Amino acid sequence: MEDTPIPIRPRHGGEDPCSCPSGVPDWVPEGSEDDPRFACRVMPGVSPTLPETGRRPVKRRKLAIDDYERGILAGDSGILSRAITLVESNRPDHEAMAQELLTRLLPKTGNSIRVGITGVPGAGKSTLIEALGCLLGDRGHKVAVLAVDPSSSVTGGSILGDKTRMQNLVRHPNAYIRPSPSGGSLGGVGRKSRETMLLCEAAGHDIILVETVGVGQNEITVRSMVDFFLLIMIAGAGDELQGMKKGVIEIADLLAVNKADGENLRRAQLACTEYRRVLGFLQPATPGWKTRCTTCSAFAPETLAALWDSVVEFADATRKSGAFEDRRRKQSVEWMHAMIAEELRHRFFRNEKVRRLLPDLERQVGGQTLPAAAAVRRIMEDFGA
Ligand SMILES: Nc1nc2c(ncn2[C@@H]2O[C@H](COP(=O)(O)OP(=O)(O)OP(=O)(O)O)[C@@H](O)[C@H]2O)c(=O)[nH]1
Ligand SMILES: [Mg+2]
Repeated sequence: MEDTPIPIRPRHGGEDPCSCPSGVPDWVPEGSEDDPRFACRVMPGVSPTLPETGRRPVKRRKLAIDDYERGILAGDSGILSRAITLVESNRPDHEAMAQELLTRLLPKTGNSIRVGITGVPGAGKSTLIEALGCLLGDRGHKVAVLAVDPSSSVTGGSILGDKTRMQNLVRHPNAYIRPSPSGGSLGGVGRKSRETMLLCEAAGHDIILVETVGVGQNEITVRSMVDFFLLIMIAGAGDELQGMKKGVIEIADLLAVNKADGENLRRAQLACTEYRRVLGFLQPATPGWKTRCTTCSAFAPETLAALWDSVVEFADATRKSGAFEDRRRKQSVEWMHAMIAEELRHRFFRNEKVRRLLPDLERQVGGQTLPAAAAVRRIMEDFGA
């Protein structure tokens, strides 16, 4: 594009550019319609009124709480999506309604196996979930795929891309895919995903697959909301990566060395042997269940079937031993404590007295004239705690 400055005069005096019959935007100087530097055209948008009747189109009907409840219990995925949107909303009236809905639905939740799936970017999680989801859907299970991706508000979310990538699963009548919510509320993404999971269960989904990218804190969040945790590995991802994963290995119930196909098969098998050796030294993540390692490939359905057999075996064994229910109970209580802590924090930093006192205390503590502990005591007294 050349740098010649072009004087810009609005041609319609602020009129709606869509009403311009030529389809040329407002800011294109007159006589420049065919200038290649203004290769842009205004396409007419959706008319706010219906041309036939001259009336505004009907807005989506607002649902009452009974509608949500009935729709979800009937397995209506459209209403399920709207309920999830309600749960994800930060508006106080939405939050109140969402909590009422969840309270009503709670007795209908929990009848599922919740599986967390993590792994480094590119390990093949989404591809595996798509293949596994289709396999389980074909067997008559109702599968819900959720994502916990706190980075999504910045990057646009990899799972968003996944929904277009998981073409077969999206179309599967027994599957429901929900992209990652963005954070920013009390409890953040973890809370929303947790509540989304409950809604999916109430809608009859008996398998919940939660994908998370294996970076940072995500795995811990997901571990705290699922029954079974699957770590997808790839052979030869580099020593530093494997080292980083050590902490994650300890919270996994199954390691799967993925992409065990073609030329990579041998390497995957070797890596698997090595992981089994490492697992011998580690405490299992779930009492009574010995963490396993297997190889798999999204292109070899029998490996995915075998992988799922392990999940079923795990569920049977831990249900029998009581570890399954025990973990769920603990997770709920821990979750409540985490929310209390967060709510307190929220109220504390919004408190008028705290906001007034804090800058002064920061100065004093920073200037070494007041010990930090004394500052805490003082501000807590003002807060009334
Ligand atoms: N050979 C082989 N390639 C695979 C397999 N699974 C996935 N891939 C390829 O690996 C690449 C990454 O797969 P994804 O499923 O997007 O990986 P991901 O772990 O979901 O990646 P992020 O969502 O970015 O973290 C894609 O090019 C896939 O085609 C597999 O079993 N075998
Ligand atoms: Mg993915």
